Amino acid sequence: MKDLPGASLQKACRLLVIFCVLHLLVVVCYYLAGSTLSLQWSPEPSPRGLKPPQRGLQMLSANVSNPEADCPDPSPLLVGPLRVEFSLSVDLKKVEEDNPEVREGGRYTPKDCKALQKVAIIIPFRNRDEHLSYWLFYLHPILQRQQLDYGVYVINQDGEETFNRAKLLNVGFTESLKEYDYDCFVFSDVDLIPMDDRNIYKCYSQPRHLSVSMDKFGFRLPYNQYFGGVSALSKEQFEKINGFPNNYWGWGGEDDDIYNRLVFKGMRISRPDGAIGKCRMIRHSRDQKNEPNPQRFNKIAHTKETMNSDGLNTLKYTVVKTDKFPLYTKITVDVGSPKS
Ligand SMILES: [Mn+2]
Repeated sequence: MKDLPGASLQKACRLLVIFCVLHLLVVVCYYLAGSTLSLQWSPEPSPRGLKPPQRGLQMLSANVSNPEADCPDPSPLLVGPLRVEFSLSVDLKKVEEDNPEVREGGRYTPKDCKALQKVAIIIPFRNRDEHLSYWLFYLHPILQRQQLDYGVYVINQDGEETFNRAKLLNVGFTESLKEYDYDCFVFSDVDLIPMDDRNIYKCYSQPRHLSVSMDKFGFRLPYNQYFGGVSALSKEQFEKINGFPNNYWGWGGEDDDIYNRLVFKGMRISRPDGAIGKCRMIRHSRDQKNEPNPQRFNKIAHTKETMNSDGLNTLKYTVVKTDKFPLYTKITVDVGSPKS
């Protein structure tokens, strides 16, 4: 009889311990589930190793899986404002792993619906590999969320001659069309990253200016006619203005010439609002062989007379080499020199 109270106490203790362990397990389970959930939905990819919100993306896109049907407009995968920073270096191998649906050469096609536009992204380039890594890290997830059928073309100016941004853009237009039936062309500097994925990298009924509030200019448009940075023209809009000028060597002016061309052909610039159009530029010093072009003011004043005899119809270049990398196509091109 005297053993009995001890035995029941022991039994009670054992039950209590089991209950506590179960409780702890449940708490741990909820904690883990909660933290993965918040990771999946993080709208702010950063180079610090957080994955871009791709799994959240798949969960959403599971609802609309009809490859024949047009993708919804706007895309339901957009997350809005993004955190953009350039503090840590980017590992391109990891960017590749994080974007398994991007095909060789930097091509992507949504598989759950039919993209509304086929977009070639054209990036004029020379010796900016670090900037390009950031661009690829940030833009591939964004462009996929925008459900675009897109390809990334880095047009690399060969040699040491003065840089010619606009001519490289003409080359990008021409070369990308040899590869695929693109209907829209986004021309982007390599160092500009959008801070909101609702700034869609596609074409509109009027030429589109996308980089409307850059941190470099205090998140404001530097002047009303500004068309530099990132812009989008449909194939028709681009051909209507005879493409871009080929003879702006060095920094500046070519974007104003392009603006003039658009206006002379009766077009207007369309823009996102200042909040959606926010973007960051990676800080850098002036490139070698890209000094401000002293002729630029004189040239801009004569766009009307020169635009029909300088552009797509007079474009001459030689492709030196084409590299198909996993995240982009690099076309190295000889665009000649100011004298030739
Ligand atoms: Mn820059």
